[in-house]
Amino acid sequence: MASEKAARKARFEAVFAIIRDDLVDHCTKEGLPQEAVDWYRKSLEYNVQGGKLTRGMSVVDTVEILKGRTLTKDEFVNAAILGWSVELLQAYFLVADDLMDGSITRRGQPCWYRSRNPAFPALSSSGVKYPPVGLIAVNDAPMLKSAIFQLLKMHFRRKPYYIDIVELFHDMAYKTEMGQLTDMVTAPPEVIDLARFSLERYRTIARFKTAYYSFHLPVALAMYMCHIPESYTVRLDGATTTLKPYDLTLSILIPLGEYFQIQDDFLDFSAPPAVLGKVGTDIVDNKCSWCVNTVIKLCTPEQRATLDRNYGRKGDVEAGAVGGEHDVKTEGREDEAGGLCEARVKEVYEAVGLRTVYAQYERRVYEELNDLIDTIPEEGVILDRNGQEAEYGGLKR
Ligand code: DMA
Ligand code: MG
Ligand code: MG
Ligand code: MG
Repeated sequence: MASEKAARKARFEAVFAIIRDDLVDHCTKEGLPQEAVDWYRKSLEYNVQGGKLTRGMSVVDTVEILKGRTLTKDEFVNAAILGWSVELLQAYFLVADDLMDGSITRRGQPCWYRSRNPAFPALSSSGVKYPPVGLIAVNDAPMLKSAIFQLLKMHFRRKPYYIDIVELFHDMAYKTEMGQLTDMVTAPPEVIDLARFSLERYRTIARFKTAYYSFHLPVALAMYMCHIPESYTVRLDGATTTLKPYDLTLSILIPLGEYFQIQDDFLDFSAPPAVLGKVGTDIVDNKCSWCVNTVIKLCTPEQRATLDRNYGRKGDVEAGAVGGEHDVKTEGREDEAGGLCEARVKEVYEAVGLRTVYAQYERRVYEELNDLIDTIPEEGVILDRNGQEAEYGGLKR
């Protein structure tokens, strides 16, 4: 079983070379100088590879489930190209997100803006030292996004669902950008005020910045690929009903995505960087995270005062603190983003039992999501306009 999973991943990963070469060759044909082509190639390799690939692979998995059979070579490659396009969108957001969040590492390596583009030697031939990628990342990020539309044009221009998937990418990207904006303005750097936070605001941020592109996008792409219409009529238990399949996936995948972001926030606090592949920065970055919102509702006024003094602050100085009331160990914390302030916030999280609260939440949400999944009608005859049994691509196995 484990090896089958690894083989599926390897098959998906092999398609990366196709999209990379398409994009790099296109730049060469456009007449870009070799240095620019090399830079772009490395940006693609560094930023698009190395993730969990769950988003990309779920396009392939969903197409297979909808078709109810093994895919032909062509079908597989097309589904995988759409999957890699989702990974390109993810790469675009991560490069920008790490700049905005001032993050340190991503996927076990320095964030792109902090790295040195490996296409360039440390020293040029004239002995000039190359700086890290830095603000060139501000252009590298949108180039990862534009790559999606170039690939769609190359591979899907003649498909009847071309405009649907182009629009879907635009819509999902826009939603995510709205979420990133809301994330940033809820906790602007320097403005530390926990009164601005709430679980309701948190939910808006999580849904917009994560759920649409990570969960709805891959499944909806697969549905378009299988020619599933926006709405159709079914005969179910003798009655005729109109189903809107894309609305139905939204109603389940958006709550699923919210759960995923809550998990991301919990891991930002609880998982060691070696396991997570990134150093958590939410506390130091003053983020409106699930953790702080949950703890605010559970803590004593004294603990709240500790949060107010230490949340969102880098280093070891508590703003307005009399100081010295906690004896916090600092050894072994060099790999973390914060200093003593972060450690004090984490103490409060532990004291209110955040780990247990999270475990309870996880059990509850798992059941709620399964209940939502159970609302999907599995049986039912699809009808055409004349009320006759119809066949809609992948819907009909
Ligand atoms: C992630 O938000 C959202 C996008 C659109 C990348 P985040 O800052 O919590 O992500 P991470 O924890 O991976 O930096
Ligand atoms: Mg981030
Ligand atoms: Mg962020
Ligand atoms: Mg996070």
